[in-house]
Amino acid sequence: MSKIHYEIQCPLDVEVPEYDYSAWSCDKAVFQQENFEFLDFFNDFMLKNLPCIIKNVTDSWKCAQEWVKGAQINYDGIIEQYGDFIAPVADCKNIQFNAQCKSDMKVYEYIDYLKNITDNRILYLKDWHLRRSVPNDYFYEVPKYFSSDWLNEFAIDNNEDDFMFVYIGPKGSWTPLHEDVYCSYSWSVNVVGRKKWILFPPGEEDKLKDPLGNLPLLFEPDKLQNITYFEIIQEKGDALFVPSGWHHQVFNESHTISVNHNWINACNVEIVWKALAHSLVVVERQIEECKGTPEFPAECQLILKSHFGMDFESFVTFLLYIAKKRLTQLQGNSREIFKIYSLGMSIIKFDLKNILKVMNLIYQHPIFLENNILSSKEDEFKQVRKELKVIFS
Ligand SMILES: O=C(O)CCC(=O)C(=O)O
Ligand SMILES: [Fe+2]
Repeated sequence: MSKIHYEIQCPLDVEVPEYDYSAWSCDKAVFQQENFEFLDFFNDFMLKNLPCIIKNVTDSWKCAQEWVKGAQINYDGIIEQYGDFIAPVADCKNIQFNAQCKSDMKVYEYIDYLKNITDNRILYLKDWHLRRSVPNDYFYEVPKYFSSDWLNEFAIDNNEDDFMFVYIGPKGSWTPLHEDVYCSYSWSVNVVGRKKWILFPPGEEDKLKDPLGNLPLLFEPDKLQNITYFEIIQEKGDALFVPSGWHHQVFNESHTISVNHNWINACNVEIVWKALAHSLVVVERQIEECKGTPEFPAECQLILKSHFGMDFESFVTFLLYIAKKRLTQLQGNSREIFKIYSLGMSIIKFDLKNILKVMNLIYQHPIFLENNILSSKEDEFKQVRKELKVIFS
């Protein structure tokens, strides 16, 4: 497992384009892994923020052998390997405060339930950080398309919470309508089973909001006309790329196990920055009555962290970490990623160029100029920006 078997490269001088979602159609977005290169994915889908399906990505996965028996889940095998682990489980029928109730369960208890469902509960084991619990057990390989992943690179290097999950759910289990954390990308691969996804191009979700701006837990296709959405079936072995800001809801059409990651890289980091900046505007509006007090900016950042999952300082910390690491890689430091890939020089430069672009946007934001929000990071920010400007001048 320690051998690098693929170096990812992108076109030189490529730019993130203006997005246009109008021409996308499902039938032109399904590929076989064998004749779908990293560059095809990069140019036609990731850069353009458009979804796609790649078939047969689990052929070389260890878990595709160990967790599956015929077309079924290998219940006993999973209990044997992970029975005593604890995982979060959502109760799909128990809705409180517009969300499914969640609790922790022992994996053997959950699999016993799944093997022979005798009650009418629908329990969905989700967001299980299994990879983090067994870091040396490479039960799956990140498909090469999804290997440029700053979010998990940062988490792994800094021993922080990662965004790599396993999902196990019976037929009928579901995930409510949502947009992914930080407005990141996600990818999902079915180890066994079938999912039905409903995806909305960014902006379409506005048509589903109530007068207070809240989204429903589930979109019911028959109720509304005049809304653009796509239904996508994900079969066993299929990878689905979910672009940034595309709201989605997911149904398991049979007993299903999937692996997924949330991820950010040079292609969507500007979207993430804009989502963060927009979230700040929303927070500022929410506590408008405190505007003008000395505590206001810091208070807003605190609320931002709890609502959005990060504040300006944590975003800048993340960005500076990747920038400084890429600068050392430019000088010859290891460019290995997920053990089996290596970042080509073109990707390193593309990363740095887009980090500079976002740093320039941050630099122009009032928070940077007026307040002390980035106090501890401000000098480092200026130093790194200066270095990048020299490279790209
Ligand atoms: O598979 C699911 O139930 C949800 C997955 C999801 O929302 C995602 O991968 O972004
Ligand atoms: Fe999602």
